[in-house]
Amino acid sequence: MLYEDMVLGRNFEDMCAQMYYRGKMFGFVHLYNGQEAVATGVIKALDKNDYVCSTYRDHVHALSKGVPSKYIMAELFGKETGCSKGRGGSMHIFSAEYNFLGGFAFIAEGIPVATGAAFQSVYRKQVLLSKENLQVTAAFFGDGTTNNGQFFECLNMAVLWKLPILFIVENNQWAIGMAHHRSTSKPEIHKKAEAFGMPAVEVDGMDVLAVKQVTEKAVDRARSGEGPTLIEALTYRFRGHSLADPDELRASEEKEAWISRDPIVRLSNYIIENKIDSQKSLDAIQDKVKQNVSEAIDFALSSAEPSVEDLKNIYLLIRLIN
Ligand SMILES: Cc1ncc(C[n+]2csc(CCOP(=O)(O)OP(=O)(O)O)c2C)c(N)n1
Ligand SMILES: [Mg+2]
Repeated sequence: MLYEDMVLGRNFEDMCAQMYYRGKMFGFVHLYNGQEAVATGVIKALDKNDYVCSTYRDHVHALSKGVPSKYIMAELFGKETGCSKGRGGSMHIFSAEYNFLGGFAFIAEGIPVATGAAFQSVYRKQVLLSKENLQVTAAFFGDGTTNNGQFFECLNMAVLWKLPILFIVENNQWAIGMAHHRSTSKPEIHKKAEAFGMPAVEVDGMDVLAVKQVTEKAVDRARSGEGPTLIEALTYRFRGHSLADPDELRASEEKEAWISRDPIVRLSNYIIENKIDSQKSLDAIQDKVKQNVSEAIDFALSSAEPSVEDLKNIYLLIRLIN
């Protein structure tokens, strides 16, 4: 299941790159290649009723949360059948049905939203006396984002109110073309949690099993009302910041060193070496995923554009707001 989820993330993103360069997708598109072990390891440790909040690099988080690939692909094509009705695009994947809170273009914008989701879960239980388990919220964001004020404000509130939230920092070492160690006072982000009295852990973000293990512990803590945990996953993006980025700032030696630690290859080696499953089964998973992504493309291509009437309403709304 973990292998399939990571392969789906990788294949989906590779297909997005193809479609973008063929002119089927517009606007900024940020791909997740290389970071799959983080989405899979964290989200597959959550329950269906738990929440996930993402950034503009959001397709794979949504896939791992269970949003069907065809609704995400249709969204990227701007079609009416997309999960945000084609109005959001790549940076605004949203699904109420799957408790997927978005997709945010501004960095750190999702962190307070995730904190709010965690707060409502506590409120339901303590004030509305719900018998349901506390829902856990996982908030994903990047290393660059941790230099933003909303990060610190939300850590403070989450500890103060013992909110059931996981702050997942995907430290891919870069914020567009700014190296992490050049832009932050203390590069070990997990140590910043200490100032708020929050438990924090650093984990190898190229190892899905390690990510899942630390997440399970954090989920138990959150679900039992003990409060938040910060997880810093050390990872790397294999492509440029967005598909519009020629990716000329990062040294090729650095890229190659990280690509040699590909989380999907690592898991498949682990599965084979430990005789958990055969190469044939892994190949069958690859075929199944290719079929899934190809059906998502057919669905997106054959779906209708949003109606002009609806687009007029959006235009009027924008005029009223302005
Ligand atoms: C509030 C705000 N300021 C600046 C930007 C421009 N911006 C887009 S991505 C980015 C870098 C974010 O890097 P990081 O948090 O490490 O995430 P990554 O892209 O590496 O996943 C910046 C500064 C923005 N989107 N929002
Ligand atoms: Mg980054």
